[in-house]
Amino acid sequence: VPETVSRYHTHAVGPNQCCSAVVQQIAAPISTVWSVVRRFDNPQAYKHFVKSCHVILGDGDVGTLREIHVISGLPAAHSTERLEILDDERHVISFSVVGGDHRLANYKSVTTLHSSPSGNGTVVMESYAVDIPPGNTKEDTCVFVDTIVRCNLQSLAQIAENSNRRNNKSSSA
Ligand code: A8S
Repeated sequence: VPETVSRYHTHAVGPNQCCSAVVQQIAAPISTVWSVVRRFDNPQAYKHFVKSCHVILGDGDVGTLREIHVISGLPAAHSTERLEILDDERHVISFSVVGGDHRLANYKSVTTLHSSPSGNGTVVMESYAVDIPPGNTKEDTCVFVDTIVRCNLQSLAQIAENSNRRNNKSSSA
């Protein structure tokens, strides 16, 4: 297990919290994937549930706050999120939820990128910890959040793979 995995994906969870992780393989170089993931001010580039995002404090360093609005049909309208880690060398980004009208209190996620052991692809690992909302079970909560995270990472894979294909075409033309 790489050092960054044990170091960043170990969450201290309280008795009323749950945690989980999603892994996604992407057929694009780590630099391509990182250029999308590192933009704390632009999560809507790959998170399809995000309708808009505004930075409300900070300039992209740790402590920057963003306010996201989500698409209709979800059990929430907005969320306030704080950048906790942005490490361009180790390819680590982390944010925590500090407000909003949703039920994911104390949500915190960490996303790390690793070069794929099998060639020039990328392995993305995203883990999270969150409070179990009153009236929900641990299982319900993990199913709900895992679904959102999996959607986000599949969309990230599509975007990175498409941009990689375009670049390969133009460089060989
Ligand atoms: C992320 C991860 C999650 C986002 C959740 C889990 C959220 O944006 C959505 C629905 C909710 O009910 C909660 O990386 C919240 O963004 C899509 C508004 C926080």
